[in-house]
Amino acid sequence: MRKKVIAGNWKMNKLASEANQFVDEVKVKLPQSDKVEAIVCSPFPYLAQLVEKAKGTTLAVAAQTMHYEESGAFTGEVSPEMLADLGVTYVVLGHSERREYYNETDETVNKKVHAAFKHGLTPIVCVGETLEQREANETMDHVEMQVTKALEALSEEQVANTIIAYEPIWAIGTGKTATSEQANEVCTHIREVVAKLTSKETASKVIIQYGGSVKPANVDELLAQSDIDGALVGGASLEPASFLQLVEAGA
Ligand code: G2H
Repeated sequence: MRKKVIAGNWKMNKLASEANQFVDEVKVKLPQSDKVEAIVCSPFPYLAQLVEKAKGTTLAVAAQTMHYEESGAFTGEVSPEMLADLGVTYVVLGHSERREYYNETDETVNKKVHAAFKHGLTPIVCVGETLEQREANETMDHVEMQVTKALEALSEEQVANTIIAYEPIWAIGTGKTATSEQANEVCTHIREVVAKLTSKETASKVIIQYGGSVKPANVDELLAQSDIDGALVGGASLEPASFLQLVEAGA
């Protein structure tokens, strides 16, 4: 049985005091269940303090991006080793906002996935189609291409430990959610693609999240689908009460 993984992607939100308050409140109220894992994806400046605060609890801390190089002349960038050294355990890679505004490509996502594993970080790899691609019936091919590139040259064990987040771009922050059937259809396809690249057994271990306007009102239906193992949540993860409801839905 795969566990559910609920990751709150704060994006560029919260001040340090608000981030601290959030974790202080949430960490003592998290359901004590091994069926669900809760992650907060924080802006870089708060990662160290949040890792400290979350120590000894079941809350994990993720970064929202990173560079693939170990070190060097990359002004403004953060390396995988820096994240691992702080005690960060997950990193979101290839979010559509990074692809759209910061030139993230399938090639750089693949380099980053390799770099993440090299430093013991679990990658959460985002894939998903635009509205134009959906309307042109290109969703399955596009997602297959993104998944295939992202996982290129990984070992089977690494693939099994990769989290894939399916986020249709047209459903991000727009209030439009894919129906749970639409979301599951693509997540099932992603699992088939992973099976083709590796094996059925490995594919059956991969956590596949859905993301795009997930909220307490729709999370149960999404998590009830056969191939949706969690959620990557933006807006509805910013308030402790709402984040806790989402985690409880997975417990
Ligand atoms: C998709 C999601 C979080 P939201 O980007 O990754 O954001 O839940 O606000 O649509």
